This record gives sequence, C-alpha cells and structure tokens, in this order.
Amino acid sequence: MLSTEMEKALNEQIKIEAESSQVYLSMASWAETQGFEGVAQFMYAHSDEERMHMLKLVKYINERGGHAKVSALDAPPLSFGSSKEMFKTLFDHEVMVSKSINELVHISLQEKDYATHNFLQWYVAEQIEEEALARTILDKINLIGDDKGGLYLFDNDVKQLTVISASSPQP
Ligand code: OFO
Repeated sequence: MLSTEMEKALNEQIKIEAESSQVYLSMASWAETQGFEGVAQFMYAHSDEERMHMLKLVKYINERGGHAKVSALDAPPLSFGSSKEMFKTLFDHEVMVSKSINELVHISLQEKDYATHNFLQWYVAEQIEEEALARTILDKINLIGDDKGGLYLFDNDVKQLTVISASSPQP
C-alpha cells in the first residue's frame, strides 16, 4: 500500500510525464512546419515514449492500492525559434524531469517504500539515457552552426536516432 505522500508525489509525476508528451508533440508539430522531417519524426516518437512513461505510473499507483489521477495539463510552447533552441529546451526539460525522479526516489527511501524505490530505478536509468541523448544531439547541432547542408544531414541523422530508440527494449 502506498503512503499518502508517496501516492501524491507519484501522481505529480504523472502530470510531468503527460506534459512531457505534450511538449514533444508540440516540438514535432513545429519541426514539421519548418520542414525538418527527421526531427519531427524523432519528436513524435519521443512524445509516444513519454506517454508510455506516464501510463507506467498510472498502472503502478493503481496496482499498489492508490488512485492514479488524470489532471489538467499546462500548455506547451507553440514555437521554438530554431532547432538549436528547441534541443536546448529539450535538454533543460529532461534535467528538470531527472530532478523530479530523484526527489521521488528520496521520498520512497524516507517512507521505507522499497517496492516503489525498486519501481523507480527504471526511471532513473531512463533519465540517464534521455539526458545523454539530448546532450549528443546538442553537441552535433553546435558543431553544425548555421550551415544549411549540415542541418539537412543532421535532420536525416536524427531519424536514425529515432530508429535506435524505437527498437530499444520497452518495459
Ligand atoms: Fe519521461 O523521460 Fe523524458 O521527460
């Protein structure tokens, strides 16, 4: 059985994951309107992944005798300036999510809720991957600068990253 505090904190994470999904969906749509087909594909796939992160929490809370709550979400930004700015936003967003996961781990230890602590390890590992991926993309984009040809190749490159993450094992 989840403690009241643990349940509340996990429910807050549901909102964060759902908002992540919306942020990436908005990035996908913006990238598509800018002609970045590969980036759009990457963002659509990422949006789906975030929804899966959210659903995993919903199922877990209910399985442990709590009530997973589906709440209203904050609207994501509609445009992102440039690909570079967008990926910087993505990176900062993931750093924020990692902090939030760490806080959940902290609460699980305080509550001596070792089942939830164990459950959260999947998210801890996932955040390492997500931050590393965002950092790799940012490094690439910084190398390219404003070079149009480079940006075209980058757009194609990002498609490959989508394929890799889409084929990695799902929980
Ligand atoms: Fe759910 O990992 Fe990104 O936000």
